[in-house]
Amino acid sequence: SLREHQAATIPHPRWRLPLLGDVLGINIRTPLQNSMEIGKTLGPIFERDVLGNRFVLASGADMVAELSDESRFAKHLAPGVASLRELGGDGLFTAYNHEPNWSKAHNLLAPAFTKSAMRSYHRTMLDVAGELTEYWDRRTDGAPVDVSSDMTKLTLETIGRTGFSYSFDSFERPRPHPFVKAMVGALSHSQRTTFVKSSALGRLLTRRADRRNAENLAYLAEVVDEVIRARRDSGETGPEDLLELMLRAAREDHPDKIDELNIRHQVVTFLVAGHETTSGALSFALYYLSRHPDVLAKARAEVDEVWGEKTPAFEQIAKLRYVRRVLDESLRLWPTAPAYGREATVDTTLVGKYPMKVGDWVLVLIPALHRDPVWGDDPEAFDPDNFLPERIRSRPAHVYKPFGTGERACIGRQFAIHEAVLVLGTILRRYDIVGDPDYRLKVAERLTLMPEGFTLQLRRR
Ligand code: MNH
Repeated sequence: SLREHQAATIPHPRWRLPLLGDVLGINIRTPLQNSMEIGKTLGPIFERDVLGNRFVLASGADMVAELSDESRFAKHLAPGVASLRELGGDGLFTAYNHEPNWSKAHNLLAPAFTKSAMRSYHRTMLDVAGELTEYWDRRTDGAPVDVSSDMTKLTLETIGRTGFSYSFDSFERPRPHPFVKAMVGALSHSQRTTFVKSSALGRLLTRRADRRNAENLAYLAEVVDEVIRARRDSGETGPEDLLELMLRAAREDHPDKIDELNIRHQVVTFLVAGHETTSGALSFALYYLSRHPDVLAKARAEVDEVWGEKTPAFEQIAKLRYVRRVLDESLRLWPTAPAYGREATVDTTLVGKYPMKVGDWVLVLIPALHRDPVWGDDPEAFDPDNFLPERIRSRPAHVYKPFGTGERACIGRQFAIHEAVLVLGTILRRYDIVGDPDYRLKVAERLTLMPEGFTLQLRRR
């Protein structure tokens, strides 16, 4: 992070304790929301100390605009992400910028994220959305549904089938596929132990959790092997999906081919990155819809008008402009991958005030950026019209970053948007959704964000 003598001008919390840093009295399970709280008093840039690790968080619109300049800054693997290397190795998400497998895999897999590729996933995405509604319709107890859990079933099923032609049978099982529990365990472990591990005492204290984590990682690796084995067993070439792109490059000795170990890293990366954040985005969108009857009515009217009774064609998803704005606005308030690191690639000065040497880095706190004064006087208010074209034009660039920035931005952005809008449209068209009026939004953190304990009562229209 920023060097000490330079960081002196960066605000930091008043309370600093020699061993625990700023962490004392703070809930270790919600580091991101703690940082948002601290930022309210300390402003758009501040530093924190967690167990002797100092890091700088930035969220000012002017700062993030500069940090988006690819000629001065690049992705930095922030500590929480770096500790995921145990899981993703040099897979796309966790690769260091200089690792050759990043550009190879990026080139190899780019064709799977073009518009024509999205068109080819549309049918499968519709099928999975249909399985969700069948699953909901089969329920006879009339009890409310656990939104995040069911959205996770759906998004895991979608990435499994579109990316790897592999089904987790998410809607046939009495409980969620164990992949989900192992993944949540691994993400939470990585979030909780990142800083603790820098001390010998910390390493001692996490031994038991580390053992459980090793079991989770081993199980996830088993699932990945099973996904690859299922393909190998099914014959020479598979359908044109992510896995096929990687296996074919290896077979044909393509210059961008990646080895067996890296293929596994990519499979687990896509299985995790490809569903966890989209599930959260869908859950937050449903939460806000249930809280804003006017928005809900408008969104549904749009679905009825654009889709009618028919199965929507590929082009009809992007025509749900208002539903898309609901999604964008949900990701403004709760960007489900809530932070990303940026490091200086040249000696430079941030917003003319904060000198940074090559390698110095800051963490961009996305939910705070999304509440910067450029978003108006009441940035906490949920308002999909923030994404009307004229409103977007009235704001500076780089103030909305739910998918990160630059060369290392999210490769799955269009995939996530197509899937999420399709699913929201499907749900709105079929059900009246009623949230529990007593529910107070509680955001769970496990590197990603997810509403906790949010349920919906569904009634067929
Ligand atoms: Mn996604 C990178 C957010 C859906 C696969 N994703 C990123 C980053 C953010 C992000 C932020 C950049 C992180 C960083 O700079 O360190 N992603 C999201 C959100 C959603 C999402 C908010 C859904 C909503 N992501 C998806 C989907 C897939 C996917 C769906 C796959 C199908 N994301 C990735 C991969 C990367 C990434 C792979 C790493 C890209 C790279 O570094 O080359």
